[in-house]
Amino acid sequence: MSAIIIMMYLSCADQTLDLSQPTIMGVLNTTPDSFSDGGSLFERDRLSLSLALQKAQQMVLEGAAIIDVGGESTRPGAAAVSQEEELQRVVPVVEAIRREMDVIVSVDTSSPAVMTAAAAAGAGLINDVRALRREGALAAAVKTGLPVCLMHMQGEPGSMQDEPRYDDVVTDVAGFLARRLADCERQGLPRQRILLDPGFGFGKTVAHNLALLKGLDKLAAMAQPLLVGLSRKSLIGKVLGRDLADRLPGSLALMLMAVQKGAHIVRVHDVAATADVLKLYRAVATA
Ligand code: 7PJ
Repeated sequence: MSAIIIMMYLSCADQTLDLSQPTIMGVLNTTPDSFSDGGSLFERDRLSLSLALQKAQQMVLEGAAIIDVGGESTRPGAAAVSQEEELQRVVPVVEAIRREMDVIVSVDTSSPAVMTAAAAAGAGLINDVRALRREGALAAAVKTGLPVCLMHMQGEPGSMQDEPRYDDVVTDVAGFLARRLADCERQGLPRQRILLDPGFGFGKTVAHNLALLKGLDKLAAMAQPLLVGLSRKSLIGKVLGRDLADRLPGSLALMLMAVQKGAHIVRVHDVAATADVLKLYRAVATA
């Protein structure tokens, strides 16, 4: 269990997120082409709101405290999405989830317009893989009043896996996040509204990802809530030689290691299995 928890509760607009225990963020992809479950919410080439709601409801029942709604695929080489298309995919889903169930909705976006519209539709958290570096994103995020997850990524999705380089991956990622944290704070985003994420798989080789997980406690020591996404990622495929469909045991193992090194929120595709592991983790932690 991490000894460093500065904020036990995170204020997400009209909802509160309890971070005193490891928390599950379930992934809801509204993209036709995401790397692990792209297209699963589509019917006859159209995003189905009822399939999206069903999937969200299932994840809530299984134990997700947050549903992360994304409309841009960031897998290497994915097609860019227009702002209009991203708005059309994401906003109705955010609105429908908030109308139908009591869960915090986060919006996985780098687009200022999507941040603004999603917040108006009831989103409680912004999750930006580009750490608010897109023009206008920081100002838009500040205006929403919502907390933001700042993620580390080296390069851009299209080319980030070409030749990632670090002097020392843990120090470099920690340094980037510390600078971003300070910049955002200077520009009006209070520290109490900032979560950090090392960005597993975003501009990192297998060796980088493994070293980053091994040194994750150094990021936890930055005393901001720490979010990690390891679920089904290609490092599992590469270390174990497993296709996407066979990465659950690997995902659970890495997830638990991250929690033991201080992660507060785990972003996952397989909520029920993750909830079982965390239940056992808590049973032992409180024995
Ligand atoms: C992450 C994410 C992650 C955060 C994706 C995938 C690729 N957001 N969005 N952290 N990954 N904060 O689901 O494998 O690791 S998209």
